[in-house]
Amino acid sequence: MYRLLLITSSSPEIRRVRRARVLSFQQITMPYLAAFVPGNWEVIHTDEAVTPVDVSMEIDLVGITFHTPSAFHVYDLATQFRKRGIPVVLGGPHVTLMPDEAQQYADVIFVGEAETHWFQFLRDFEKGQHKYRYSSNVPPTLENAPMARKELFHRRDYTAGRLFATRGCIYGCDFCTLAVMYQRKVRKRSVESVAAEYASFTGKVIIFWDDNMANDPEYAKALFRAIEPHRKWWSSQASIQAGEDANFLELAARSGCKQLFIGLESISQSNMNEVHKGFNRVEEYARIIQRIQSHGIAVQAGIVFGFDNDTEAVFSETLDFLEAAGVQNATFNILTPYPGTKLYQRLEAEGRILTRDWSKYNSREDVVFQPRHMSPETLLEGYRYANRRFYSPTSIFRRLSHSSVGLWWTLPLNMAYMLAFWNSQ
Ligand code: B12
Repeated sequence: MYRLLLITSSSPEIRRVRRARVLSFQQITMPYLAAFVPGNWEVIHTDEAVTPVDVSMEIDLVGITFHTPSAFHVYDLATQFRKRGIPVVLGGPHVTLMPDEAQQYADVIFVGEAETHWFQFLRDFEKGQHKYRYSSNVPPTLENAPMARKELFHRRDYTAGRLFATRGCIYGCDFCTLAVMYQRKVRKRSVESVAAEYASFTGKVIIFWDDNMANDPEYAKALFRAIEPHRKWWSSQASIQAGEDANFLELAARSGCKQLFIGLESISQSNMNEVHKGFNRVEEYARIIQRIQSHGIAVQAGIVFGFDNDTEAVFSETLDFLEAAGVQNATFNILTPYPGTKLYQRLEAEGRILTRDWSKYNSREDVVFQPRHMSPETLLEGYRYANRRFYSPTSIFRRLSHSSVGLWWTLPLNMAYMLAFWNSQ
């Protein structure tokens, strides 16, 4: 029997950044990869969001998944294991974007998706015949992707289950890493297997970790029909096109959709055009939000500050808009040029990247590039103002009084965010 330690990493900085989030959601990657592991391997999972890593553990192999802001922390962990002679495998978005950097700290790296090679790698490892780099040149089909191993999820979570139906996004926005990671190739699991996994969760609230639930509206509608009988509540990300399709919204709502995270990003059309997200028609935002809400679905707006047309006025103007539109929730981010993206390349060519300290690429506490029309300090202060104002009693009243969607849960949630925000100051 071999022993494999899988680590879902979260650097101390990222844990601090995310502490003001009221709801904690778990990453699916490691419990999902565990489903491919041969039966003669014992799998141990440490999720750093809740448990520190025990670097003295007796194991044969370590696998770590990480995002860019946790990269240096993971390199340090990897070094500690390797000093003990324990081989380390690294994978995840940052490895895919920066393979040569990651390779320096690992025995093996996985570039891109692992479905095709992960099982075979473990078999080769047993024979001492593995390679040092595995790349998914052809995106794997996910038609028959297995269910993640439930016993490997930790318990501190507010959802009963998390799963994915599709992977990838049809769009290629300059600031998004998906276009680089998946080359805009969208893959789908079979509706039947997604519905079976959905039904297998015993609780009520489910998160779909899809990049864009509206990639293929016909597939989504078939899925909504298949999950409706289970009478659970769910949420997911979707592009704004979801709000253009009344039938999509009707079936989503009937199947238990309670909230959609919509990447509005900016209320400036020039910003959207510049970063190749011009399909977001800013003048349509209010109407689309209203339409989504009219189906009883709350809107969580994804907002990014720091685009090239943003001036100091953007913060209060955006908040005015969100309040007038009656948006129930929002996630504010500071524009962050993740390495490998078109945005990174452009800002680098313009000499505007201020640091390559990846721990600062957290989108919440640090500005890592020179904004066009303001100082980094003003951008950071504006971002903080947006959070302060959004979760103030006045704003909560203004926003929620416009719409009665899910008031019984959106009001307590907003209050909880308000308290968490003030406690974190
Ligand atoms: C769900 C999600 C979250 C959830 C849960 C965390 C998570 N990552 O699952 C939450 C909301 C908590 C979250 C938080 C954050 N996220 Co997030 N998230 C996602 C999302 C939408 C889906 C991830 C997912 O479940 N994929 C399904 C699994 C199965 O795929 P996977 O993780 O890519 O793994 C596959 C391969 O990469 C590979 N693999 C991955 N790791 C490993 C390890 C080994 C050893 C091996 C062999 C293989 C391997 O095998 C898997 C199968 O092919 C992605 C978008 C995306 N498509 O990746 C963004 C994404 C990963 N997030 C991103 C970011 C920026 C963040 C935050 C930093 C945001 C913030 N400012 O707080 C935080 C960081 C949290 C942390 N702890 O570090 C970026 C990462 C960019 C980057 N350069 O790192 C992404 C790509 C979004 C984007 N559009 O750019 N996120």
